[in-house]
Parts: sequence; structure tokens; C-alpha cells
Amino acid sequence: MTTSVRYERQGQVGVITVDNPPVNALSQHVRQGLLDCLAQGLADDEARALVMVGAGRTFIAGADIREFGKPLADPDLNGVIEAYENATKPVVAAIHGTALGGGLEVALGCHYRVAVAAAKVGLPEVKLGILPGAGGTQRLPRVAGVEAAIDMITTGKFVPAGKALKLGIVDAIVDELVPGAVAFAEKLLAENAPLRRVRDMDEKVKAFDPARFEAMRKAVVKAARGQMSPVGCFDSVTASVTLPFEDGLKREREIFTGLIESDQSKALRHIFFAEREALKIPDVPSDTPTLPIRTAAIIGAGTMGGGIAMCFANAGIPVKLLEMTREALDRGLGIIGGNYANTVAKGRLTQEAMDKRMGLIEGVLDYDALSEADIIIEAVFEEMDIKKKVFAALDSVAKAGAILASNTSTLDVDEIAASTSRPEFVIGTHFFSPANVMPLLELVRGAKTSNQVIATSMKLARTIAKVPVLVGNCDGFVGNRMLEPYGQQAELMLLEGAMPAQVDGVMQRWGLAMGPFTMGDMAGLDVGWRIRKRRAATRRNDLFWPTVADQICEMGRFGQKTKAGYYLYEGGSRVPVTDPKIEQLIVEASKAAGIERREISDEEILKRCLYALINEGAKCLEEGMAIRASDVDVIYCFGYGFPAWRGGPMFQADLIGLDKVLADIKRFHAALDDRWKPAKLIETLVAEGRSFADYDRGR
Ligand code: 3H9
Repeated sequence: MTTSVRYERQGQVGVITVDNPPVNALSQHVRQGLLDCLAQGLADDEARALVMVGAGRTFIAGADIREFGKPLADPDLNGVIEAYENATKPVVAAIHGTALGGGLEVALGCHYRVAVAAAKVGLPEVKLGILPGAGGTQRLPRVAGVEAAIDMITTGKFVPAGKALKLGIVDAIVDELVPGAVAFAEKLLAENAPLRRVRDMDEKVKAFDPARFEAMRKAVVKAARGQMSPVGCFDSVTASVTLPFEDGLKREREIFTGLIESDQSKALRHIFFAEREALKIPDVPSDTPTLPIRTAAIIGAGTMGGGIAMCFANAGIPVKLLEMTREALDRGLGIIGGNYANTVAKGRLTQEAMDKRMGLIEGVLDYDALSEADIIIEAVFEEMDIKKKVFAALDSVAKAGAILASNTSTLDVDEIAASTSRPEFVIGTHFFSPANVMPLLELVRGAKTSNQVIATSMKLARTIAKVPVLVGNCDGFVGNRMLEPYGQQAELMLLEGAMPAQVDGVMQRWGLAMGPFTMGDMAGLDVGWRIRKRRAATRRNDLFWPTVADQICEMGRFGQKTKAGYYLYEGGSRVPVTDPKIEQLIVEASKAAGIERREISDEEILKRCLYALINEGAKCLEEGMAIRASDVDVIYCFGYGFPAWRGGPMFQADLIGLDKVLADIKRFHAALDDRWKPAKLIETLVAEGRSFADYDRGR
């Protein structure tokens, strides 16, 4: 008998408790324990019904992901679920926290389900590159209906208990978990309720017209953009309609087996653990005391400042938004109101919630109004002198113990901190645009930033629903620093023979949310232009520097916001349209630089863009600017539209083989220029026969 599942009796109801911290994952010993406790409950003559519950903060959060990739030890989860489904006494799953993946599948194997109001259920396997492989794709449509099941299973979204009740996934909401579930079980006994097996409930799947699948599948394929698991999930759910239950389970197993072996699933599992690993800072112990953050303030009500203010309001933290003029403030608050109103119009927020959030954002015009804030984030123009003035002003008004943060995307955090008398309270908080949407938050550690400020900022990032990664203080930090050589390769390839649409097309088809030129147009080409001007004095003059981007900026074309950049954006549309004028400009720029244009293959485009990221990522690692290779992957997947199912640039390097990547980098170095000097870390790892994953493990 394992200790991670225990059995006890309360009156005529036997209670089976899964106790496998932190999230009651279905590790081998839990699966065995579930079988043992079921046998005990069935053999217990005093028990007429059974309740299954999770100890601690949650019900079962799914299969144990750490067991994936190894041969699965018996008992198999499907067998456990079947045993519960065939139990001769009614079994009630009592859900609190989250019932996810295999956890919900176990609950669907029980005869009835109750949940507390705050609970959530979901089948998020799709996000791990797999499908619910323990009957979820066959049982969920039988309780929730095919359409709702497809939506939940292909997106992985969590459904709150109230909605789960409406959908028929749970049978009742209870106030108190165990007493509520026991009372529910007693009621079942009193009513002589049947042993209701989900596999037999085929009313909803029979009512569904399979002719609808074709159009629905097309929509899933389109939204998946190259990711296999949403399509596999969809196909498996269709089997619940087109095949008998047992055959549907077999179909589910076949698709599951194909998906779990795929590189996509390995990549997504890598990112799942990488995101959590990034929270661990080796020299900042997890028990470092944190500062309370009850109120916040933002300086600058522009696009970034407004978005950051929304993050705090969304998390229920009152935030003051400072601007220099009433006009700028009203404009900023108007944009925030408009953003919320759009979300309300789409049905994703209630008017009441919007009013509450707007009520938490207070516009102010005077620095003195910031004196009580626990954290103040500066989001003003990206110019060192301006930032320094702002921080000097902050130093004189902020209360002792307040965190002073800069949303700079490239500038030296130490230089900014030096304009205050308290550099230990200064940190970089690099949000990504739009700040209320993009999950990444690069936290930039200055030379004097205290552990307490780092620990508080990491915790705060989670509170405001961000994915934080701690990085070092260098020009561009990690994400934008890597973007620099990536962008340079893209631009150099324009001069050598490619066109923006070709480069963007290759990267987008490979899975990126957008290619480098579309991204530049979206972010604003003037941003990079300003940075290039700042760096011009210090850049290497033995290298050739392309000027296409500068020429486009000189024409006043800054991208989407001016309706023209590398592309045209007609009638306010965000869809890039090729502009022959820019193609002409590129051809002439090649001529002016004395470069003979040639055919550039898609393979070369992909390699030069991807390997430029990998090489610079490795340099960030060897300089200690990134803590782990997996942190770099988190940065790219959560901040730069790198597809999570590709696992990030460093994961890709391992997948391709670091030796092969190095060979290509060396080839580029010989054929192109010194930008391709291989990172020492890559050379060392290849010489030692190690990967980036080995490097992370060996830290
Ligand atoms: C599945 O079920 C397949 C089946 O269909 C069929 C198979 C045949 N396994 O996120 P947190 C760890 S696939 C192992 O920080 P939170 C996590 O790494 C699974 N470990 O907490 C972390 O470890 P550490 C489908 C897991 O409160 C610690 O627990 N289920 C698992 O913010 C705390 O996690 C999912 O995809 C796991 N399943 O969020 C659910 N889950 O402290 C995945 C977590 O060492 N999990 N850990 O870094 C989640 O979404 C969140 O963890 C959850 C809690 C919402 C549960």
C-alpha cells in the first residue's frame, strides 16, 4: 500500500484521498494506490459509496509529466479509470483547485462529480503536445457535448466550476469539499441512484451531426499553425461520434502514441518545465523575505505605461498613472478604457469588471502623488538623460522601501540606478508590447539590486500574470540583444538577394508569429533606428552595416503606425502588403553596396536567422546574462512569438545537434563575416560532446 493514496471511512462512505504534493500528479505509486484503495473500499462492508478527493491545494492535476519519455510503468491509467468506472459501489469525485488532464479523466471515470465553486477543470494536454490519453477525448464529449469538448480539448482552456455544472461535467457545486461530497454520496444512496458510467452516456454524441466535422477541422488546422496536437485532439474527439466507445479509446491511444513521441511534444514539455525553472534564482533563496506590494505607480501613460497599468488593475492592485499634461493623461486613460471596452464587446469581460478595473487606475499629474506607492515603474521615452531625470525625481518623492523600476528595453540599469541614492531598490522591468497581453517580463538585475527586490519582483510578476525571467544588465539584455544579430542577418539577406516577404514567409511558415520585417513594422521602425544611432559610435567599423532600414525611416515610414514601413498597410489594415517601391529601394541598395544579388534559399534564410539567435544566446549564457539556456527559450517563446512547440532557439540547437549548428556557424563565419564568430560556449560544449540541456543540468 502506498502512502500517497489513503482510505478511511466516514459513516457509510469510504473516502479515498490522493496525497502526492505539490499537485497530486498521477505518478506510478498514485495509480497503484488508487487501485489498492478502490479494492479496500469495495471490500469494506461498512462502505456503501466512495468519494475520491485530493489532499492539499488541489484535486489531481494530471499525469506525472516527469514520467513522460520513459517507458510507462504499470498500472496504466486507463486500467485504473476502468476499475473505478466498473466499481460496484457509486464513486463520487470531489474536486477543488484544479482537475486537469489525467485528473479530470479520473474524475470522468467516477460515477458522479461534485466541485467547490472556486474549482476549475480542463484537459490541457494539447499544450504539452499530446491529447488526453486516458479516455478524455471519448468521455468529455459524452458529458459536455461534442462542440464544448472540442473547444476545451483543442485549446486546453480551463473551465470554472459554474460553467462545468452547466455543461454537465460536474453534477453539483458543494460548499465544503469532503462533507459536501459525502452528503452527495449519501443522497445518491438514499435515492438508490444508478452506477452511472460516462461510457454509456451516448445521447450527446449521437445527437451530433458528423457532417459538421469537415468545416470544424479546417478551423482547427488553421488556428494550429503547424502545431500537431490540436489536430490530433480534434481527430480523436471525432471518434467519440463515429466509433463505438472501445474503438474510440483505441483510436485515441493510436494518436496519443504518435504525439507523445514527437519533437513538438518534447519541445512543449521542455517549455512547461523551463517556465517554472526560470522562477528559481540560484543566489536568491526561495525563502528570501519579500516586500508587500499593495499599490503601484507608473510614469508615462503611453502605449507601454498604459498597458503596464492595466496589468496591475487586472490583478486588483490600485495603480497611479502619472503624465506631465492633462491632455496626455486623458489620451492615455482613453486608450485604456477603449482596450477594456473592446474586451467587454468580445464578451471576455463584464462591464462590472471593467468598471472595477478602471476604478483602480487613477490618473495623476504630480510626482508627489507617487509618494506612497510600493513600486514605481518608469515607462517614459527610451533616452538615458530623460530616464535619469525621472529617477532623480523619483528618489526625492518615493517612500523608503519602494521599488523603483525602469521599463527600459536596452539601456544600462546601473547608470539609471546611479541617479538615485538607493540603487539596491532599482531594477529593470522590461515588459513587451502590448504589455497587457504579452506574458514575458524580463527582470533586469543591476549590480546593486538587492535580493529582496529581486524576490519581490519575481513574485509580483506572477501576481500580475507575467512569466518572469531574471537577466543581466547588458545592452538589450537578453531578448533584444539576441534580436539584433537576427535582424542584421535578415537585413543583410535583403541586400544579398532576398525580399522582405520571402524572409518573413520562411520564418512564419516555420512557426514564428511573424517574420522580422513584419515584426519591425509592428513595433515601430523608429525604435530600432534610434538604437542604431546610439550604437553607431561604438559599432565595429570592420563590418559592413546595411542601411535599408535607415533609408526606410528617413522616408518617414515607421511601420504600421505610419501605414508604411517595409510593407504598406492600406486603409488602416494590419495586413502587410508588398510595396514595389521598397523592393526597388532594396535592389538599388544592393547595387550601391556592390553586392551581386543571388537566389537565397529558404533553408539559408531559416539557418541564418535561427543560428544568429542561438549564437548570441550562447554568448549571453557565457557572460552570465542569462542563467540557463532554458531561460533563453522562455524569453523567446513568451516574448517574441517563437512557437512553444519548437521549444525556443536553444532547444532547437540541441534538437538539430549542437555540432551541426556549430559547423554551419563556422561555414557562415568563413563565407560571410565576423558577426558569425562562434560563441566560445558552443565550441566548448561541442568539444565535450554536451548539449545546452547538459549545460543547464550541470550548473
Ligand atoms: C496528462 O494528464 C496525460 C493524460 O491525459 C493521459 C496519460 C496517459 N506532473 O505550476 P506550478 C509541478 S498530461 C509533474 O508552479 P501552480 C511543477 O513542475 C498532464 N509535475 O503550480 C512545479 O514543480 P517545481 C496534464 C507537475 O499552482 C510544481 O508542480 N496536466 C505537474 O502555479 C508546482 O507547479 C497539466 O498539463 C504534472 N502534471 O499551478 C497540468 N503539474 O515546484 C500541468 C505541475 O519543482 N500543471 N507540476 O517547479 C499546471 O497547469 C499547473 O502546475 C497547476 C498548478 C495549474 C496544476
